[in-house]
Amino acid sequence: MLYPILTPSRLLCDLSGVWDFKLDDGSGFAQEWYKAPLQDPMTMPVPASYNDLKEGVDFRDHDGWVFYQRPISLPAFARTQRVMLRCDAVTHHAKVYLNGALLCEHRCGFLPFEVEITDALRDGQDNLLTIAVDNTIDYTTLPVGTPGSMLGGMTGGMGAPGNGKHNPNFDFFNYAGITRPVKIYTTPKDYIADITVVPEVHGADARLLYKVDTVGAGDCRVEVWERGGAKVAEAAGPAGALEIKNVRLWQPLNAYLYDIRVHFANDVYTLPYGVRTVRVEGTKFLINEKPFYFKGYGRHEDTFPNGRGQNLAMNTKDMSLMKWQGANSFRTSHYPYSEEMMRLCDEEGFVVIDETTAVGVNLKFGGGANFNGQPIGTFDKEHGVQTQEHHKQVIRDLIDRDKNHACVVMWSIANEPDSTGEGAYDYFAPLFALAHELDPQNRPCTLIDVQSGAAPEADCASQLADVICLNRYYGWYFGGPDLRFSEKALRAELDAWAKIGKPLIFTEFGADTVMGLHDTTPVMYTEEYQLDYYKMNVEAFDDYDFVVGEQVWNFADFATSQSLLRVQGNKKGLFTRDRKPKLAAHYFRMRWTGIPDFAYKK
Ligand code: GCB
Repeated sequence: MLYPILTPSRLLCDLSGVWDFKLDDGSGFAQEWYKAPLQDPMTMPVPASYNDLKEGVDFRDHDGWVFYQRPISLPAFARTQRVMLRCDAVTHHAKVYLNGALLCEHRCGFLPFEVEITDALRDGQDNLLTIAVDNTIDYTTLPVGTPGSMLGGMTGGMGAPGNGKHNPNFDFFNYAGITRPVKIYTTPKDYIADITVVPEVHGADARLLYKVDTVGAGDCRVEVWERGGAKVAEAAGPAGALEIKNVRLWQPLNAYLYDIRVHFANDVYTLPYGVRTVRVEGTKFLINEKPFYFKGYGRHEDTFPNGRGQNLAMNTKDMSLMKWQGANSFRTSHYPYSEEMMRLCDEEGFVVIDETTAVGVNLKFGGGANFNGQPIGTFDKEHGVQTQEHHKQVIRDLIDRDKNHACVVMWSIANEPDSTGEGAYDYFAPLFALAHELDPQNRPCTLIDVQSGAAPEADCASQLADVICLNRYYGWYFGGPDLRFSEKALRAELDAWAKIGKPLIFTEFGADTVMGLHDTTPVMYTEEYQLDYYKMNVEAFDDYDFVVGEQVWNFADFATSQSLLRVQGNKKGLFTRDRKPKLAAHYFRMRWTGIPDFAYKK
């Protein structure tokens, strides 16, 4: 799916602004709120999560539907073209109405969808656009939630189940709303529907294999331009090869992007494109054929008061802070990030592990889910999660959106699923196969492994993942505060994974730390403990050649559901939520600026 841009053939209008808004009181659909202007609406900015923007726990924790509304109109000349309405992200389930009629419905709160509105728009008057949004999470959705009537889930045992609400089976606040922009764009009637480009590098030169999906009649021409410079390659036809002599590669932290300009009939579209290769060989992760070392973070799209709402300024600030520390990569934990962020990573040379929305596919959390007192297996056909088909759709849509990004070097199929549970292999094998088949670049795929204590051989990640990615909390959830004991256990586990013969990245390790808590004896939650915790962990990583990366959990403190372990949110950030560094942020700055991006462990 192409990111909407202004081109010589396409118009683009961003519908960001203040919309009318109302929480559903249970009568929204029965009374057809989408057919007329909302009665007594509140104001609500788009894009943003709504939760933190008005006061009161009932508002913040609203469970179910809300309605957003605004008038739209277009000048008649725009309607001589094909007019599309595009929602970049509506969390989690959207119904879109124009003038009271349902245009489309979409599930998945972190990926774009679009619908043609050329014929649905009325000329010469305002059109009423309504987007109803549902934040419900349950055993059929990704992320997974626990129905309020059920026991189990992340907050199981803490009093939440049974409250009639849907509770997250994951550790971040269930922010909701229209979290990324809504846009109208136009294309000619004969148009470019999609572009796919696959890089091959041969010595000093590159060959780009391209395919242009088109609708209608016309000739297709593709050109490669240097930024602000010369045309370096061209080809004709909807598929073929573009030959670039003396190619300038896209390198981590040293990005170079070409502009690929596609012409079809009267349509024109420009795709920024970085040429680089990625593959796994033995226990190495090769970018441009050189062994790469991942330094960086698991993150969240989480700021105050936007919630998960797009925050372009913070994206730029975060990138600057990560570069200041010598980081080169992050994972889009635990959902696809905005296209603006992905484009920024292409521009800035930041390496990304791109994750689906599959978090919480694990009914062992919080002591385990149960049904009438009987333990439930995560993949139990009757009572377990019912997410596999939706999971496939999310993988399709993610790869469709992000397939051309140079920054994306690996797909993460899920975060901390029950990969040792009965049925895990049968659940995940088709998903890995699908991702490999769909990705035109056939990037490595992984799943992010939960600390379960099981042997690597008993974990389907050891068979399915091209790179082993571990979330490990030795010295925190496991063994804290005894760091010496924890270190032994960490090393024992690494010895076991060494036998699998694949590269390994620590995609999470961390300790909650309240900014400003200090002590001469490093006790848990102090900045000193966080520092000691990290030193112990990375010293162990350094002793194992097959460990090819360290991504700290988390870049910044972030909002979560309330529980006994969360002090106004998760405090594992190296930065506070307003991006002030804790002691450990300075430590990692020293460490990472001393570790080369390539060939750290030869
Ligand atoms: C994890 C999860 C992450 C949590 C983190 C924690 O393993 O992947 O979502 O926030 O642990 O801090 O407990």
